[in-house]
Amino acid sequence: MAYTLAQKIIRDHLVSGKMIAGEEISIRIDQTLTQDSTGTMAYLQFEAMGIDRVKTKKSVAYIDHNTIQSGFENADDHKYIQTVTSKHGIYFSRPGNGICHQVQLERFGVPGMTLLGSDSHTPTGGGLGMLAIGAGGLDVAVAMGGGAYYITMPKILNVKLTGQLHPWVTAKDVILTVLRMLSVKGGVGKILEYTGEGVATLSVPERATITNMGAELGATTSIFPSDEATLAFLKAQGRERDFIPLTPDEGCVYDEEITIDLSAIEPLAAQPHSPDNVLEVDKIGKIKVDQVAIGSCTNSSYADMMKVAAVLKGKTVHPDVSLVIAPGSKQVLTMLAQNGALADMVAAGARILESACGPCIGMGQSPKTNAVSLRTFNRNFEGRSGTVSAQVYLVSPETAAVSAITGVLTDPREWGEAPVVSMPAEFLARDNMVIAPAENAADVEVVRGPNIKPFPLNQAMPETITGKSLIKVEDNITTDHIMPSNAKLLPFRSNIPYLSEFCLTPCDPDFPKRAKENGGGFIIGGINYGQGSSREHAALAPLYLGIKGVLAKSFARIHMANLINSGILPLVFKHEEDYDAIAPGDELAIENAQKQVAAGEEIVVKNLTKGTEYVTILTASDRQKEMLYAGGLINFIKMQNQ
Ligand code: MIC
Ligand code: SF4
Repeated sequence: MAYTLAQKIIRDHLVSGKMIAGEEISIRIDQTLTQDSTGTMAYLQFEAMGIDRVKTKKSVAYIDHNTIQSGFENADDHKYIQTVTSKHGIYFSRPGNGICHQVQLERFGVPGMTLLGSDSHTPTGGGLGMLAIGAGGLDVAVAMGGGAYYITMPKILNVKLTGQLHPWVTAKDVILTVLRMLSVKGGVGKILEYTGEGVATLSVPERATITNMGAELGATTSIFPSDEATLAFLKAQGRERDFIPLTPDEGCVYDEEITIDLSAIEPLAAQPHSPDNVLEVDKIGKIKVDQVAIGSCTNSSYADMMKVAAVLKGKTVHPDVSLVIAPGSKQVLTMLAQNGALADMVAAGARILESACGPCIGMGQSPKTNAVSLRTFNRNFEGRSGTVSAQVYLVSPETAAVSAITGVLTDPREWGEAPVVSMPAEFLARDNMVIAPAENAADVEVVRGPNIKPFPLNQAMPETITGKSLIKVEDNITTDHIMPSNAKLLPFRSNIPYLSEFCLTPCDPDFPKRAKENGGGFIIGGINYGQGSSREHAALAPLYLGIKGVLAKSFARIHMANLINSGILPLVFKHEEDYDAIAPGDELAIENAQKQVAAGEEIVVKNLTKGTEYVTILTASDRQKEMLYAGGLINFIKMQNQ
């Protein structure tokens, strides 16, 4: 039998199930990563499982999100993560070492391996030929303990690349093209596998930009083959030994296929407020720009930064523009410092930020009221920048740099000759900011500051589940709506009671209060509910507020898994018009809940206020059903261990 590349890696890691699209499978995980804003919770959960040492080939904990230390909270979390990881066999990437996905790609990713990360952009590793998947922290904690990772076997979508990019057109424009074609929900239940002669024209960091933003399609992951370009990258990182060639089998069959002619792509931008709201830069026109932010796990590689530096060299940032640049890793920043490119950026007036997520997650650099902000990032959801009225456009580093000088959104092709930057033959590879775990766990005392609070646990499923419809929200609600993240809230990622006071407040400021007053209830959602990040806080905060179920038209993959892990029912309307029939405040009931869940897919939800009922679909495996009966994954694991 001929397999696609993704299927080959899944086959080699398969623990249970059959590789039939739509069926539940579980796979062995070779590597894990966590970052600090999901990591505190993931390690608290790991500790609750009572496992001494990780069982993966390599697990790394990064500090890259909460690097603004405006109070003791973030620093407390860093210390907790540093000590808990040391005790349990996990490598610790110190703050300053870089953004998790960039560093993982540079220093640890291995073609053909599986990587599970508590961050939705973990698929960045697909640029190296890894099967890299984002998940909730609890799933990552289980994988660290040697447990398999359960997913629905995705369909494999062949993205055939032909031709070659023109000067000034970039990998960012490629993924924006895919987003324009497929939309933010077009990748749900799919793995995007890139093939075709265009693949060879892209370097690993360029491929990683493309797989990174596959997360915005809702895809399970994206993957490129491992070829000459992969070898060149690993060699330049001093990691030639990690290379293996990987291609799909001759004659393999894909579930779906699209073709993209790289030579037909033009500089693009995702307009406010969705990554799939894509248009050619020259069609948007020369709108005035207030801020330009360059960096993030999507576009902060050495080559990206060198091109930006080449544009900025000898120029001055437009007086009305604030330009901020965050190189993706210590490796990148050090190389820029050594070759003078950093000086070119600073001399032009760029404000250099540390190698971290920074403005991408609203950690500083919120733009002014009504600002137009051009960002090389991956998400432009409303309010994510920290300024609700800001208009954020997602663009390539080249478009960003040129526009920072002109002061208006500018098609970089107007600038003249495109800078040619090739990958260096040797990167500066020095892992002195990665601390190996202690050899003797007994030597390490885990330090828990007052910011570390216990996480909430659900109750076993009752016979009848009742509650009010507490809020009704529209399509494409993101986890940034459900559990906002910004400089004021990120420090409380290990404090669910506090965070819950902000749950869904961008949609309705009174939601937390109402949920508490009613002793919990139900959320009513539209299409693609919970798109975006992997943060399980978007399930834990509702759990804390007593949410029992979410009735939606459809769900994003990771959020749906996080709800089940928390023992909250994710129910999909069988008839979409039922969404219209429910009003906020209606009293809902699921009678004989366990029996209904056990009996099959259909769950009847009664509307006691209106005297009607709705048929909903629960897509859950037998294992997930057990989790729902137990009141979540942790309870389920505890029961199994009894
Ligand atoms: C994001 O880009 O939204 C984040 C912040 O990296 C999240 C993780 C988190 O909420 O901590 C993600 O993408 O999973
Ligand atoms: Fe960090 Fe932004 Fe990447 Fe999320 S998307 S990991 S916040 S850089």
